[in-house]
Amino acid sequence: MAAAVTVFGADYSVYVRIVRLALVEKGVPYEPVDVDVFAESGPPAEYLERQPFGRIPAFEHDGFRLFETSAITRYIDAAFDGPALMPTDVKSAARVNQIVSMMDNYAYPSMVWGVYVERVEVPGRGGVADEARISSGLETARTCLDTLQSLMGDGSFLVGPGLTLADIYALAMLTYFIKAPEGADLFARYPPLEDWLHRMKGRPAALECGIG
Ligand SMILES: N[C@@H](CCC(=O)N[C@@H](CS)C(=O)NCC(=O)O)C(=O)O
Repeated sequence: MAAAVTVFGADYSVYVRIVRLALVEKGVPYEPVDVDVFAESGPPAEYLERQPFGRIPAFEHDGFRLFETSAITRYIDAAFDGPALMPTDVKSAARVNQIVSMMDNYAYPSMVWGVYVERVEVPGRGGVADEARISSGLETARTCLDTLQSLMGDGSFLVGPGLTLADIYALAMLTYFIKAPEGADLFARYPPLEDWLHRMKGRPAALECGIG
């Protein structure tokens, strides 16, 4: 029987990985459909009917179409059985929302685009890294890491006693950040976060989603 859930996007995408991690952690089977938004010709025209901004992922469940990773992951958590990815207590839920928003608005542009893409992808394609962008990305990254570490305290997860969307978002972004030498050097100054990342990367969902 075909899976009722379809995820449109590419394996390498941070946001596609977040959606897939959420599905695997919940135990929901899904069908991945490859969409390359970075193709020279741009996103396929029919894909824009699913995601009018041409970003990945897009999602469909039994004919219900959705885009924006924050909406998709909260839908997955609410619509399917399996371990909850949001805490029930309101303050912890607010903390998860704060971290998710911080990762979207500050960590993704600085850690993934400012540091990883600039240091690893740009030279890999024969370009010259923009050092000013990397420096400024590292500065914002430091604030993100300080915040994550102080919020996590002595716990095993970023918020509360169990896995939440905060862990999933941070996992998908930090694994790219540390591929850049400056990212790895900075991250090494946060041993509790290093231990957390090691545990997260060892989860079956991370292995299934090719994150490591
Ligand atoms: N706000 C979107 C962001 C998704 C996003 O930026 N995806 C990246 C790949 S990780 C993308 O599609 N980039 C294509 C582009 O920048 O043109 C969401 O939460 O789903």
